[in-house]
Amino acid sequence: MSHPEKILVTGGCGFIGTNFVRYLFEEAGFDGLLVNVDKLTYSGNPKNLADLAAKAGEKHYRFEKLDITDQAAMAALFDRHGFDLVVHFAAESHVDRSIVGPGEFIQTNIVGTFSLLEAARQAKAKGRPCRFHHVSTDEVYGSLGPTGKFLETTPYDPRSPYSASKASSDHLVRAYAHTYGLDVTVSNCSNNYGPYQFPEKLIPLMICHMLEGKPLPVYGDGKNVRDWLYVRDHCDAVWAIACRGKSGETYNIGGESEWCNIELLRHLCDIVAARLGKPAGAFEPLITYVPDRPGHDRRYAIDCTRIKRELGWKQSVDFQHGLEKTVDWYLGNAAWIKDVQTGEYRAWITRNYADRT
Ligand code: NAD
Ligand code: TDX
Repeated sequence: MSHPEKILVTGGCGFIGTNFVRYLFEEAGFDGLLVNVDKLTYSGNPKNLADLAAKAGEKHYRFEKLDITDQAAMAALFDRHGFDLVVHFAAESHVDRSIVGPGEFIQTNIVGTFSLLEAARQAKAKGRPCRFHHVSTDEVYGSLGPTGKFLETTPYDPRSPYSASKASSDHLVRAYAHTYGLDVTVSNCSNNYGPYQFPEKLIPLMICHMLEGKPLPVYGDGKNVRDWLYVRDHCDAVWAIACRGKSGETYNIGGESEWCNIELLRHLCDIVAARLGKPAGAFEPLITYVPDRPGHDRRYAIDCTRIKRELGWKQSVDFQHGLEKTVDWYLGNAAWIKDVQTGEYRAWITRNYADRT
């Protein structure tokens, strides 16, 4: 699978999907047809790619507003285009939302992945096999103590409805490879950050709250640890795996940049303050400890030796630089922030998290 020419991207109007589509056209020199399927939930914004769509034209880029759980629609799409590669990002992606309401996570993450796998299986039976790259998360491996890292061989131990739904979809993807001989690859990556991330996730939420003078809610003792991966580096890794990864294999992708939440937040406060010409410490009084997330995983850390050794991938953006670029993007895109924080989103937050409004 060295040069895919017809690609299906699911969830291309979300955070990582948007960055991936941009990466393919703007950096990887992709010259074929990319079909972006997205249901446009609260976290999907078609405007993210409006300029690219206009520039690429119908020959290279098409958008289909569809639900991946619609099996007939997915099968018809595969029939129409004869994809040689599927890159599957579409998901319900926020752990807090999975705690409040797991139903959508089961539907999209499990049933939706199943419906895409069925479409790929039928296409193979009709003589149009494709590679299926499934984008998953390090959260399927569970929670670490102070030491150790997740390897590709670490047993699954998902602990939130979100991670359980992702683990389930990973198992389905592997089962389709074993049972039906589908050409699949899987990646499990750590916390992404960068432009276009919906401002419910830690980094963009905190930047937006600083700009609005709202409390900065830290869950529990703030000592939970995450590994941070700049989204552009994740896209580069996914493309390397999709094109050159070994069929049936899993690759971990990480930033090798572990931070505990409270230290990260203090650092972010300093960067935003400096960018706005405010004194260091200006945002510290907004830091507010709130009750912990139920079942909050303590620490994630990724061993990404395999993808480095076998595919020659490496991170290109260090955390300091990546965080500065991210802050600058949000400071320069106030209209985007306003656009995605719809009334529906604000109502949801008010209903479920009064301490975050
Ligand atoms: P996101 O929430 O920003 O975007 C998800 C996209 O999927 C949205 O555009 C949404 O409209 C679309 N979508 C949701 N349900 C759909 C459905 N039923 N049919 C069609 N489209 C649908 O998520 P993200 O952060 O970009 O995550 C992308 C993928 O990467 C997910 O599979 C997620 O599990 C995985 N991942 C994310 C991170 C991270 O830090 N963001 C880390 C590891 C793995
Ligand atoms: O307001 C907050 N306060 C807070 O302390 C929020 C939103 C988060 N946190 C903490 C919880 C986590 O320890 O910050 C950490 C990061 O939280 P999130 O941004 O919600 O990410 P996380 O739960 O770690 O999951 C993310 O990374 C793995 C993505 O949302 C998942 O899609 C991905 O699979």
